[in-house]
Amino acid sequence: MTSHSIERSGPIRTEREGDILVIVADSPPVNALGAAVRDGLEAAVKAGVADSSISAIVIRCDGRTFFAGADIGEFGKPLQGIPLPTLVDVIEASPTPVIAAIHGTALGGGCEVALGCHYRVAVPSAKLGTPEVKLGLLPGAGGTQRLPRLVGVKAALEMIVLGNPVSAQAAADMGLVDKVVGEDTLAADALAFAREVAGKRPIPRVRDRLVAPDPAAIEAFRKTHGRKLRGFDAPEACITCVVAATEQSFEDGLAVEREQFMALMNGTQSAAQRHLFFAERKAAKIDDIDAATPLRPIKRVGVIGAGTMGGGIAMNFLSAGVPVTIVEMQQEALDRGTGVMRRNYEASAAKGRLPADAPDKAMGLLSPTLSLDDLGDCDLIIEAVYEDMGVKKDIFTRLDAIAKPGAILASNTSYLNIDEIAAVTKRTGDVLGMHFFSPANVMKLLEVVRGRQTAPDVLATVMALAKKIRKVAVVAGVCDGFIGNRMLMPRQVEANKLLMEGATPEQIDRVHVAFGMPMGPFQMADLAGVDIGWHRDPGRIENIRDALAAEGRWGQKKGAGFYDYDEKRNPTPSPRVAEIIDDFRAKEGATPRAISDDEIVARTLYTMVNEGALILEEGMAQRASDIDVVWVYGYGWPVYRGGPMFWAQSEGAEKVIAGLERYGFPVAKGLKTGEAFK
Ligand code: TC6
Repeated sequence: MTSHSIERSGPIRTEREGDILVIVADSPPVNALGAAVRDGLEAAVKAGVADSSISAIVIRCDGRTFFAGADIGEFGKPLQGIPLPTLVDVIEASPTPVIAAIHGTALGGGCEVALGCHYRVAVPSAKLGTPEVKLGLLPGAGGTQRLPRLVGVKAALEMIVLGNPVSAQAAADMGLVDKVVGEDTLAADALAFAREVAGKRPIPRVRDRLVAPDPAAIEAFRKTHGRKLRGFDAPEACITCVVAATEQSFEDGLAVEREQFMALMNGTQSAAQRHLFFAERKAAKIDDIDAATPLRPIKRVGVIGAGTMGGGIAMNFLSAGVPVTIVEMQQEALDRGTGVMRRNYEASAAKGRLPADAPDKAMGLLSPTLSLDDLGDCDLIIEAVYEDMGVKKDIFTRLDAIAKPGAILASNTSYLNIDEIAAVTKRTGDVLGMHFFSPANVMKLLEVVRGRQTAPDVLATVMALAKKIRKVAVVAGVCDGFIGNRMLMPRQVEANKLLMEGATPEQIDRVHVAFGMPMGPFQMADLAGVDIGWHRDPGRIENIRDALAAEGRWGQKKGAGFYDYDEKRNPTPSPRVAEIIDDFRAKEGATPRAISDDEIVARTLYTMVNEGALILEEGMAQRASDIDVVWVYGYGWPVYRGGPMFWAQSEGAEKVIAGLERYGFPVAKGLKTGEAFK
């Protein structure tokens, strides 16, 4: 089997293998379908069709993946080259059979190109999917019309509306892939497959298929997933298109798809979601550290503390196959902690989210111990004990004597000064903060706190490790509460003041939930524990929160906090809390007034943005988009609002400034100069 000729045009080359034309795209890093790739593909397919000696065409990609989608960087700019939907139509209309040969991730437009092909073969490790919904869009190159026709309504809804990719085997099972081929023999196997199907007629075109309406599948889908899609525009648009695929002709369905796609593309939600796509990737980059900085090998991780936090942190590494030594002070606490970890793994396996052998595999990598001395062979040690500077300093002093040279020493503190902690060691360059969010095995965010003396390779190593354990890491500087918790403070202060001035917990929480937050400040307090911080000085009753804690209203765990809870933890407004608030108002001589929702927004959300601007001004975050990533991944800021800084910019800086000024807040300089949005 020899190549007779190779022709190259930009990112596309063609190779003739006898009577088969192989079109190969090579556009690193992910073969996104930018204008040059689309135009090259169109020209190559048309050349293949025009050549009567060609009996089949194979499309495949070089590099790490089949087309990973449309080029997201082109969105919102004037279209150049052939539109993707037209390209897919050109491929599908080819009178010569076209075969997609898939490896890596055939996503979005990439999957749609594959759907336009007449056959699809894929290696076992390949994934296929239509994740456009995660960018606030839908598969607008015919994907919403072709996928249901090929795999049925139920499977199509799951792929299109949830945006999760499927494995090659799952794709084969649902009819999306015709053949799973050898992992390392894609090129040859695709050629052999092409020879097999070259003469077959009629050529199978997905557009010619019919799919029956399936209202039951749609209703069941809504029932299962409706809640988590609340607030997003794209999922509903996706469903509309899938329904159109079942009720209308292919052409009419395409028209529905186009209309829905354009509405999403021009809307604010997709702009926010696309912003986050790039923001997440930018967050991994450290401005002043060379990308080629050699990393320290991390073969074993130590975790100090087997409580909820320490256990969750350890699970991240175990799940990624990294052995962990976990230390507790008492055997009972150690057993309890490791027991919880095992049960978490087993619960995930029982739900089918992990393979059945995963709990044993992960827990087999865990070495529980009562002695800090056992951390001597760890390459990274993360301290996750309670927030007390004295305790942390003591641990780091001991670690300095125990840890091997070059080991990275991290604290999971959420507020405390990393420089002060580092200063007790003789290796300040090896120390930094790794602030995980609870539950640490679930939450995606990791704030990596860079101390004044943290060495560049230490920071780079931890950022790379974060990717390995599937966290989204953001670099923060040393300041009280770093990025996330620091911005939480003005929100909390204002929420409490608003209560005194006449708002209710329900009103404030309602405004936040309507905004798209998973919960408001008081619901969050009830979940986290109203008593946090109160136990240190239980005699002190300085505010409403203290008063609640003193009455045993510690939140959900006690069935009472800012709300009353039933056995199923459903909240209802509490008359007792209303009384406590009234008492406080009376004590302070505060006369309640009507508070508007706009005031709540200005005082609890604009103040966060203002704090974000200060964080940037002080160099505590590298860029505005990092702040957005922190809030979306760590605190449930609605994805479709793009994070606080993006949201403020889309609201209009003038509006935010005016709101802050109306309520007497000093406005951060960056909001006025625009620096806060860079
Ligand atoms: C669509 O197709 C719509 C169709 C309808 C049209 C009518 N475009 O994630 P990584 C960049 S919508 C442009 O770090 P990984 C990325 O920014 C699209 N750029 O790698 C990064 O650049 P940097 C549907 C893209 O191995 C670099 O590639 N498709 C695109 O961890 C490496 O990315 C998707 O939503 C793109 N489509 O993961 C898929 N994709 O180095 C989006 C990546 O300058 N992509 N880049 O920072 C992904 O999910 C992942 O990138 C991945 C690879 C799984 C392909």
